[in-house]
Amino acid sequence: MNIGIVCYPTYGGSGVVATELGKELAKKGHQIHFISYSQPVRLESFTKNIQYHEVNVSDYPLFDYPPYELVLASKLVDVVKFEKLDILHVHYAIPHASSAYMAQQILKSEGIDIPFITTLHGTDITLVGRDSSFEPVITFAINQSNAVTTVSESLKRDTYEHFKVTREIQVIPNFVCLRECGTPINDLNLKKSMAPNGEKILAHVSNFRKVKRIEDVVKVFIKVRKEIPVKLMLVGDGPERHLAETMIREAGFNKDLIVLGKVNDTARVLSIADLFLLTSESESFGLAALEAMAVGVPVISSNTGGIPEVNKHNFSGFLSHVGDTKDMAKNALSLLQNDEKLDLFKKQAYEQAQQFDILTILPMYEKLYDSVLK
Ligand code: GMT
Repeated sequence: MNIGIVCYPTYGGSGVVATELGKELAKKGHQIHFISYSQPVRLESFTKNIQYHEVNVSDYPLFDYPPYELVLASKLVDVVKFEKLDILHVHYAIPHASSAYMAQQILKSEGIDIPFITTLHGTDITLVGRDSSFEPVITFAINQSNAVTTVSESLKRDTYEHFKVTREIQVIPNFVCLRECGTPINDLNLKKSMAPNGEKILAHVSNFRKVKRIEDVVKVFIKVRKEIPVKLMLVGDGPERHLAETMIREAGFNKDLIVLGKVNDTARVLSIADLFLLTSESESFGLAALEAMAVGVPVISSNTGGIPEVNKHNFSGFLSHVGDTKDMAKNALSLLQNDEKLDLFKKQAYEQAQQFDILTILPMYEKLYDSVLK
């Protein structure tokens, strides 16, 4: 199949899922065409069967706000026509779904039929998309898509609740590479360099937006740190990272903070962690938590949105109400102070991640592509 994938190229979960999906499809012999405004971060090296088409946004002085949606639609028309695409798969509704619809209509006027699939990821529905400045367009574009998927049951419910969506939505969960990618890495030298005295390591990976409740990550760390020697490893970057640093400095634990920024090989750094913290206010899935579980790291999380579909309470980690940092710290300590229990949860976290192995999830997308093309 000749598949066009539209996504954000940045560190956000939707871009990561889209890129990893494209890479797996390419391995199976499909021809993949990524279309975005810059090279997706996980598309770092040349890969067979993959091409990347850049959307160039004009900086004409009249445009205070360059019309990305239109430039993307034009690019889609061009790529569909000249690369003879069979199908478009757009990740994150805003503005990708409406651009795909526009491209579809333009191509239709030229006698070319191209179906498009929209995958909803989270904030396009739960936060940004619900805003009245977007809602009518999002509703329309979802209803016009040839198929719609969400990454969790919770996001499917939210979509029906907040939008007048009349069409069927299929849940296809996010995934990780396990069986094909081998056993989890555990870089002991890296661990020693970060925690030289055998301290336990708590990790958090995100884009440090408000929705992640970074202050709760820090509160949990401080509560735990007051009881045992522990390090906090922060991966990624964003507006709230500074808040975390300030809070930790004020608490006097600056020496126990490891700030890594935007690293590409998250799996390697995550594998040295003992626990992963995900304290979000809202989270449709929690891909970062799944990536942690995939390298055998249990998850201490809030119980919002789709997280309970990923992190199983008292098995792969623990769930607490949003903002209940006391409970989260208690749960973290129950594992960190009991090596036997921690080891069991590490195994169980990996076991839980296996449900989301790419080898199970990929055929769901391929089946969907086939059904749309019929
Ligand atoms: O919030 C983010 O980390 C970015 C955002 C995105 O779309 O780029 O993530 C959403 O999609 C991810 C991949 O499907 C999900 O794992 C995240 O849970 C979801 N974020 C939220 O719902 C807040």
